[in-house]
Amino acid sequence: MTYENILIDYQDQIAIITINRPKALNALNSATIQELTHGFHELAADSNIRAVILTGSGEKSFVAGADIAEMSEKSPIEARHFSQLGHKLMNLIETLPQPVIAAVNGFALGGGLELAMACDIRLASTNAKFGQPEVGLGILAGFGGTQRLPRLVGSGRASELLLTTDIINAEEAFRMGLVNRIYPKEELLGQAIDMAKKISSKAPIAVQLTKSAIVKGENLDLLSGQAYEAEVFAQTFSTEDQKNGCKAFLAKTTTDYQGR
Ligand code: DAK
Repeated sequence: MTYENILIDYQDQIAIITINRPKALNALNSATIQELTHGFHELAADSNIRAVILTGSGEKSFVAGADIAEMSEKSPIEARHFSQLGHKLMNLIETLPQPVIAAVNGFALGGGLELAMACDIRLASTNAKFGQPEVGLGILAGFGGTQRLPRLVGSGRASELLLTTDIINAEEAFRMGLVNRIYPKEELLGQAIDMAKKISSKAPIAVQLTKSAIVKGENLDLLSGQAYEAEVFAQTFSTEDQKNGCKAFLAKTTTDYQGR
């Protein structure tokens, strides 16, 4: 597939996906959602890639939401298809084997915040802004916003954001746990790459199973989550990486994990 709305770059075992519609503040139209879905599918199947970064191009926006111009013309049938495309993409990111870091470099509004919330870790630039403006447009946060935001920040704070459509800055997002860290704009991508490299240096199968346990566990009661955790814990004992990692620790040395 030739990409017109996204860029995919590679650095060692990291992939960086950049949504590249800066003139529309990287708003998500159907074509962009389809390209992202294709790109993430390719990365999921690439065992050389150990972590992914998602960011937006330009100076002021990660993703300013669904493309309102395109969306406003949709028939109910097309709106359903659009919704299904969006859900498929968000679920794909959430269940991608590799961890995904959102480097939020500006506006993360509506579908843009929902996209960031489908990622495992959110880093923000000081100029980042977050909000769910949907009810002001006569729609609702339908790419998972009503579900993921309360899980991340609690239902009181989520209700305030979803119902008032207030836009908050990076500091406030940090205080409520919506973002992990804040960096000056020019440092954001470098910091995201450093974090992705740190993750890439760890045992890949253990990293992937840890992501899977966290994501699955959010939708399970504690006992079921622990049962799943025990299963994936056991799986790591079938890997060479577990043998080599533990052996290296005991020998006071290090090992290069092979993902086997
Ligand atoms: N869609 C399309 N174009 C957008 C856009 C968007 N979301 N956001 C910005 N743009 C375009 C602007 O129209 C403008 O284009 P030109 O006029 O230059 O051609 C260009 O980007 C620059 O924007 P501004 O001139 O407005 O820039 P400012 O710095 O003045 O303002 C802003 C930045 C982000 C505050 C403002 O652009 C803004 O309020 N944008 C809209 C933000 C928004 O409301 N986003 C939420 C969209 S609704 C669904 C599930 C989920 C969703 C939809 C369906 N289903 C289940 C079916 C999600 C919905 C949403 O995300």
